[in-house]
Amino acid sequence: MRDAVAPFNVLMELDKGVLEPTDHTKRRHLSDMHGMYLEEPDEAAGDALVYTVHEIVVPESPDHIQCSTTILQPGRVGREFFMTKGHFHEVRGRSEVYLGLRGEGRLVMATEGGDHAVEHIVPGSVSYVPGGWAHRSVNIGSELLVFFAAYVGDAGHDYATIEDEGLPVLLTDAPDGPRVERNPRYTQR
Ligand code: S6P
Ligand code: ZN
Repeated sequence: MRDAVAPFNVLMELDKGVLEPTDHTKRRHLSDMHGMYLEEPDEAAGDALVYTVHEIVVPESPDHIQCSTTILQPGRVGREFFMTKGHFHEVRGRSEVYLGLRGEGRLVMATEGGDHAVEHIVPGSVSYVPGGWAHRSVNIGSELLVFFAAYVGDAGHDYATIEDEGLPVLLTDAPDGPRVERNPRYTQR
């Protein structure tokens, strides 16, 4: 973790999302996404990389802002596009901002009450994720999807709710283009 009391700079490779220096990098493969897609991945896909997150880590306090870049690979599992796990913030009221840098994606958001919203992620898009809205990004294109995220320092991540209940809608590859479909496995509280 950085001594966030002192000012600092990092440099981002805008088209690759690489931060230099990075404090922490996590990689999610198909095996980490078990049960999140309607279909299980083809064995031929092996344990493909789905996304990488580079993080700048500052103290987990509302006085600070966590920053990260996400690089989502292009691909599908069945008819569903590669996506992030998705999460609520552990502290539900904490908000977040996404800035699209490369590629074409969708940001799927949902409340615990079952409302949902889908916004575009494209280079230059700024998406505001209000507190209380779960969020998952989806790569609907054929190249990398890269975006920058900034969120309140003590937000934390609740992955379990999405793992258990899913999100109300899915992004699928239909003959006429990407389609937002109702998730048949979504269970509302
Ligand atoms: C963090 C922010 C992003 C995601 C990243 C990966 O609050 O929303 O940095 O962590 O896009 O998604 P996930 O759902 O695996 O954390
Ligand atoms: Zn978040």
